[in-house]
Amino acid sequence: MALQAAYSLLPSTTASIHKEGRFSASLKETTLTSFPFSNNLRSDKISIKEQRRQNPRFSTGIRAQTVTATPPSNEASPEQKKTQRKGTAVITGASSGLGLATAKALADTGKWHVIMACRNFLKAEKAAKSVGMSKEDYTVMHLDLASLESVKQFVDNYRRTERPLDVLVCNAAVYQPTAKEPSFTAEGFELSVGTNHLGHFLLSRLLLDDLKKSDYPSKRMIIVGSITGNTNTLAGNVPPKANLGDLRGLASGLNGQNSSMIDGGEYDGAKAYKDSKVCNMLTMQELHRRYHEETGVTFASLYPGCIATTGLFREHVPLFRLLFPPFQKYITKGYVSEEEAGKRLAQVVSDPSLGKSGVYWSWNNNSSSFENQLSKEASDAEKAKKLWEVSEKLVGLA
Ligand code: NDP
Ligand code: PMR
Repeated sequence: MALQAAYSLLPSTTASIHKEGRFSASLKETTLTSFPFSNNLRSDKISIKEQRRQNPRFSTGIRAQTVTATPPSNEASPEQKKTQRKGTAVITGASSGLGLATAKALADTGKWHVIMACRNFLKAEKAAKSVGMSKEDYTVMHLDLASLESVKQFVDNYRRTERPLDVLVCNAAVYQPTAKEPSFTAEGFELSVGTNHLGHFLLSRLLLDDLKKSDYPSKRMIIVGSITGNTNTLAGNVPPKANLGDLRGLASGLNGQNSSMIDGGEYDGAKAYKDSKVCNMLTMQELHRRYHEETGVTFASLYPGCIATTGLFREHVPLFRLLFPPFQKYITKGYVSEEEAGKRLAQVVSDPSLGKSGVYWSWNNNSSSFENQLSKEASDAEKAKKLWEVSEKLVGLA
């Protein structure tokens, strides 16, 4: 039934879907409200070999920088020395879905050691084994983003390992579309924004110093965004739409006393998630503005495609979980497999051609990456600054 509704719904919109789910013209929002879905697009697959043929800059993993001119002596150049060691990438929420697929894609190159920063140690260990990662390519470390104390503990523990930090991927997220009442983090923040945004905000701020110290040729911090937080797309116009308003709810603590929503409105779990993704994309840009020049770190966000089979939808109703993958595969064409999405995020981690800072990456139907445009709100520099300042207070940095 829901699938039929999807079929009948799509032609009824006056929007036209472009590559990557950006849309133009107006949407009849009322037709969307009755049907809970989300959009992204693309998925035709062409082989990696074919992509390399079409685009010689295409790569699925880091390439050691090569020196084309003959060096004057037998000594390796500083760049060559830098690429001799494995890179270390911390990935939050690497126990399933996109995080796990990215960990696997990086480990498979033999050039990365992945720190799987996860709340469930055993689950992460089992997950790594289930995808065939070998022990020397990863380390599981405990991190619960729904506790600021745990975030601090993770940073301390990481520093004790004395490993360099070359890339941080803020990937973990929770989505509670069916929750009637909000739930809260250890410090009392609404769970979706508390985990997806505030936990990562503190983690990224604390680990920035460690990234700065890395001598790796390309140091990167990546915060996973999404199309559903961008209201310049069809997917982003499926109600409830993301909207941070004037951040009054966040400023008042997001603890349910005044409100548990950033804009101060009534609790809505799906909106809270989309709001948290807007925060993720705004934070990436604010980090870029404040720190890129000074630190040389590349800050990036991305929409990897609609990975309709992941655990993200675990709290959705069974009918949604059944129909969502075929809807995305055959109707929106926004579906992407976990494996393919992992390769995309791995490119943002390590591909030299994706080293530009301040970019929100997306992929088109040929699986080629491009710099995508964020919505008005998700690229609002004033809002990003305000979000930064309010978030700093909430996590105890100001
Ligand atoms: P999954 O549910 O498969 O993965 C989410 C991961 O986050 C899990 O490993 C989960 O751990 C972890 N996590 C949740 N809460 C916490 C916490 N408190 N502390 C530490 N880790 C936590 O979903 P996806 O792989 O789909 O999501 C990954 C990212 O991709 C998210 O940022 C999501 O917003 C984004 N994304 C997903 C899309 C999709 O279509 N699926 C589309 C666009 C973006 P555990 O295994 O213990 O539950
Ligand atoms: Mg969407 C090009 C169209 C497109 C794309 C790319 C997505 C991605 N979705 C699209 C369209 C639609 N969705 C349409 C037309 C509908 C109404 C029928 C629709 C509905 C819908 C729901 C109910 N979609 C959803 C939901 C969810 O619960 C998912 C969500 O919003 O999670 C926050 C979702 C998604 N759609 C996507 C993507 C990527 C999602 C997962 C969102 C995310 O992780 O940000």
